[in-house]
Amino acid sequence: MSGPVPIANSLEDIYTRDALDTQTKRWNNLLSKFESTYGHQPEFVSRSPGRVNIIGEHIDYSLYSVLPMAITADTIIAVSTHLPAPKEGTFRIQIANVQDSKFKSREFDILYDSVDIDATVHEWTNYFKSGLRGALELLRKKHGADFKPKSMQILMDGTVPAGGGLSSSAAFVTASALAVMAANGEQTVDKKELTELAIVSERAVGVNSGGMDQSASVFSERGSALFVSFTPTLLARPVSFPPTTPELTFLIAQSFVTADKFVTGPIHYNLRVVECTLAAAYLNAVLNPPGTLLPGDASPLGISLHGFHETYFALSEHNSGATSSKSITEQLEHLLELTKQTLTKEEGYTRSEIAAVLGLPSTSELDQKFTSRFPVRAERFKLRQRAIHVFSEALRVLKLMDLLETSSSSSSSSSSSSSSTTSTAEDLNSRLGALLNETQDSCREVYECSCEEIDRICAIARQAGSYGSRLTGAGWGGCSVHLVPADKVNNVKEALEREYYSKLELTEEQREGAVVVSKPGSGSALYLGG
Ligand code: NG1
Ligand code: MG
Repeated sequence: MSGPVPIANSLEDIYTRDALDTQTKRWNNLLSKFESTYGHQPEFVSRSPGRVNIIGEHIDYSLYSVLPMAITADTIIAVSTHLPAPKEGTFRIQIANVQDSKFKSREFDILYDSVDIDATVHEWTNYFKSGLRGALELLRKKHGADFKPKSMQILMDGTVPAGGGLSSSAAFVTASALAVMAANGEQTVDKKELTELAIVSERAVGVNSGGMDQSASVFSERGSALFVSFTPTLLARPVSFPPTTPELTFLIAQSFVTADKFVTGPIHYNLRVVECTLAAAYLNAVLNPPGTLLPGDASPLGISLHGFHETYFALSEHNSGATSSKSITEQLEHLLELTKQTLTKEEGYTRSEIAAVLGLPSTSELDQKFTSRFPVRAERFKLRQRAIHVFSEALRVLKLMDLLETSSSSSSSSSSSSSSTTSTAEDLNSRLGALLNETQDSCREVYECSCEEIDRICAIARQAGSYGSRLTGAGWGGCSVHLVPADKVNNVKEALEREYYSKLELTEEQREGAVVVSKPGSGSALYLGG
């Protein structure tokens, strides 16, 4: 699945047939608006989609594998480099948005080697700048320190709703980084390099994010979900859901509760990242031999629950009862038990309790190590609950993959009668759905990242025929995903309209976009025109 980002020759290479008409109009609008803004045509367009996560929530930053898929909604960026540099040692970025009343045009003159991003202000172009910064680092690595970035004129159009859990940010950052690479003569952009730079550079915008969104945005292939693993290195491979009659669909329903990580990071997202990291350090201090250091890794704070997991079993001779010959599933089950025995405090742990166990002289060392990059606000850290969620969610991802893999091998080898095929399909769908429902329970009860509105949406959808319903993305609002057989889609839509959306004040546009059935879409692409 690695290799270069594909070059699209036409929109048919990018979108599914049902989306072509709308997308053609939208792209034409982008191109003509580019011309009216800058007085000439763009040289190319870069494109990167949003994603929905099927399972594996809030475990990417602990470096456990996840299963997202790309959606049709995306960011497209038209680019021209016909702009002279403003003065020696600098380049110029002119950037505009198709939605210009909401996102104002900007112009920046930037020194070759310093892209400043002020993450304390909420500014739409920060996402472009973070992609720019990451791409320039890569370009400098390739071409040497005196590399001269090109000036760029940019017009962008994004259809992934912001703060909606569908990862508008990753779509924008990856499309931006790709655009910068291409503008500087690199039309062959390695998917893995692009993803890794986007993961790191998105952190410059103020969120300690994991790597799921950028991976899904770059690597996805039309028609397939994507299994992404982060260790020992980033790997992504397409995964198919079994063809069933009626067809299984993914329905995405907005809650219209905007969860803005930029605002609530210190009590929600960034706090969870800190809690998981502290849980890893705490478990390591208590369960591994004194002085054991967790390996530095690609997680946001450099050590992770996955790193603890591996270290613990690697030291299995010391840790009697832990044998490295256990399967990963058995290891995770073992870790769940250990967590329950070790982290007994339901009410959470104070800074001084944690500092004492980690052998740190004071809580200021603890803060320095774990909370200085992004501030968090909490008196107590719920290490027990967060670790339980992570290990159990990592297990659910494996169980779901197992169901998919055994079903595809049995459906190709059996020649069962159609009625038993139907019941097996029904059974499989219920089991897949049950795992999604368990994820939602864990997100609500244990990880505390759901909200009342999402819980209500899930209950309504299940009642109306969804096999499994849960929040998707960071949570605390945003979007939900539902596994629904095609013949129940209308039922679920109507129930949501009647029991949820009709009670909100929504614009026509919001109402239309509230529920969409999304087919797995393709990942990043460059369109060179012609
Ligand atoms: P959203 O909020 O949907 O962009 C976030 C993180 C992911 C992952 C999920 C939870 C960013 C860019 N993305 O997704 O890495 O941790 O939450 O599973 O912060
Ligand atoms: Mg995001």
